[in-house]
This record gives sequence, C-alpha cells and structure tokens, in this order.
Amino acid sequence: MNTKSKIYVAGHRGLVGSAITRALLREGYRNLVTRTHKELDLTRQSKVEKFFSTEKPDYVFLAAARVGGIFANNTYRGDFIRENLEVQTNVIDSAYRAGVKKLLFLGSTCIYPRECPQPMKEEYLLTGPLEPTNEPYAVAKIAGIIMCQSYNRQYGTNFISALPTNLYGPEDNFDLKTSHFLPAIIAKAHEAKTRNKKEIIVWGTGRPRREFLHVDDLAEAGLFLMKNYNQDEIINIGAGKEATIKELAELVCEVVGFRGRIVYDRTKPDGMPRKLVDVSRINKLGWKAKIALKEGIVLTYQWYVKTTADRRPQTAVKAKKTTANRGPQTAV
Ligand code: GFB
Repeated sequence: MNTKSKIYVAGHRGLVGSAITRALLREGYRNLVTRTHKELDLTRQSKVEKFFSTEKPDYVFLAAARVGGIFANNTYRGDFIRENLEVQTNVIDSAYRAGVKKLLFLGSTCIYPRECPQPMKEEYLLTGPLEPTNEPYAVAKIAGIIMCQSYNRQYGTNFISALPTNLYGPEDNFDLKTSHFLPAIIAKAHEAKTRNKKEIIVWGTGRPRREFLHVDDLAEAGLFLMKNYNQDEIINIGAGKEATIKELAELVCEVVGFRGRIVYDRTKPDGMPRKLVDVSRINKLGWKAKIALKEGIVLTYQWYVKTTADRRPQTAVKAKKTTANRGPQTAV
C-alpha cells in the first residue's frame, strides 16, 4: 500500500471508519474512496457489485457494520445478524471479483467464547459457547472471518481479519439505548453534572471487566496490519489492560466532574464476565497501543462536549440526529 493506492474505507463515518480515514490522511494517503450510507447501501448486493466494478479500489478497510452496545445487540438480534451478514458478504465478494489486492475485515473480541480463558488468545476462537446477548452479531462476524479465510484458500485473495477489543473515541454513538458502555457513562455523567442530579444509573453489577482501546490506536493498528500482516489467522488488537465496570464508571465520573452517586441497576445484563485480549502476537510484530485510558476519555469527553452535548439539552436518551448520534447504523 503506498500513498497513491486507491483505498476504499467502508463505513467512513462511523467510529472506526472515520478514525481509519483520519489516520490514512495523516499518513499522506490521498486516493481515498468513500460513500455515505445514502449514496451506497451496502446491504444491496447489485449496488455494491456495481460500485466495486466501477471504482476498482486496490485496498479495502471493511469498517461498515451494524454495531451497538449490549442492549442494542440483545434487542435488535435479527437486524444485527442480517445486516452484518449482508454488508460483509457483499463487500468481501465484490472485492474479490474486482481484484482488490488486500482487504482488512474487522471482527470484535465479543466473538470469543463467553467463558474464554483470559487473556484471550487467537486460537481460543470457536472453542466454546458464545455470550447469549451478542450471539447474532458474533455469529455474523465469525462468518466474515471464515469467509475471508475461505476466499484466501480457494481464490488466492489476501483478506485479513483483526479483532479489536472494546473501542471508544470521537464519532462514537452516545444514544443511551444503543451505545456501548463508555459513551453511555460519559453522556449520563455529563447530563447529571449539568442538571445537578444526585446520581447516575449504571447497568448490571459493576463486576464485569472490560478492556478499552482508543479508536485512533485501533486505526494505527489497522494501517500497520495492512502494511505488515499477510496471514490467514485472526489477530487481536487491544491495550492489554482491563478494569471493572465499577472502576471504569468511577474514572469517567472523575473526568466529567460528576461527584454524585453511582447506582447499579442489577436488572440489566452484565454480558461477558471478562474480555481481555492477548496482544502478544501484534506486539511482537511491532505495534503497541499508545493512548492511555484516562487521556483517551478526556479527549473523548472534550469531543462530546464540543460536538454533541450542548446540542441536546433535553435528555440524553432522545438523541438528535447529529454526526455522533446516528444510532447503531452509524458505520453502515
Ligand atoms: O459496552 P457494552 O454495551 O457491551 O457493555 P459489551 C459493557 C458492560 O457495561 C456490560 C455495562 O457489563 C454492561 O452491563 N453497562 C453499565 C452499560 N452501564 C451501561 C450503560 O449505560 N450502557 C451500556 N451499553 N452498558 C458488546 C457486544 O459487549 O461489546 C457487542 O454486545 C460488541 O457485540 C461490543 O462486540 C464490543 O462489552 O458487553
């Protein structure tokens, strides 16, 4: 991949795709191809085929997906499996047909077994039952990985798959019904602080442990793998550190400046007990995460206040249609 290569970033407006686009531009890549969801619906096979046969990109970052937090995954189960299967099947197959030199497919660490030994090594995939709340999403993502590997074996393509841990950063979704944990707590703590509320509600017991990676680190890793990794096997991308939901919620409240109570709603699911990835494979290749968690949360909160929070004074749940609040379809 060189600065003149034609690169298609699928899902360039989402959390991941926008970070990859920023990283590519920072590194001098100028021949980027993007399409908004309105311009190209990736669930429509014939449209995707036409786009690829016309544009003929050299490289593809497949960052388009139907994504969301634990509630969205568990509620829109049919949409999550259908849309992800459609989008990834259309893009991967069209990329092969159009002669794309290399494609990066992004999975997620929630596709490892629910009771996976920790930290989760790449070889633990498909060794046990999945976490029920995100099974449809996980099955779709696993299908995408196997599809890339199968195309490599049968057609000689170079389609690689990486598994990022839980991500956060600018362009995240802050809608409380569909968002992931970190943006949800930022939005809740900010609203409580600005409205002088005494408490915020955090779902579950606070006991699950999560690892978080700033999306700009993920984008750097994505470019690194596009340049340096040509293997069939999946590869983890993470920070290699974890904390409990309780510790993380307290850290977010500290950054936001909310000093009230944190109340745990135990009627809500905890999801996977732990999800720490083993990052030794990517570390050995020469990539390491750089952005410390607290620094990353500060940057994300600043971005949220600047772009989103001030425009939605009513309630944090009724999100307006700003770039940050397009809900779970953001990346598609
Ligand atoms: O980020 P999150 O929604 O997804 O939830 P997962 C992480 C943890 O935060 C769970 C707790 O234990 C939740 O119970 N939590 C506490 C909250 N308060 C909140 C809140 O207000 N909102 C949310 N969303 N969570 C997802 C998968 O799992 O991970 C996806 O469902 C995806 O498929 C993603 O792969 C990376 O980390 O549990």
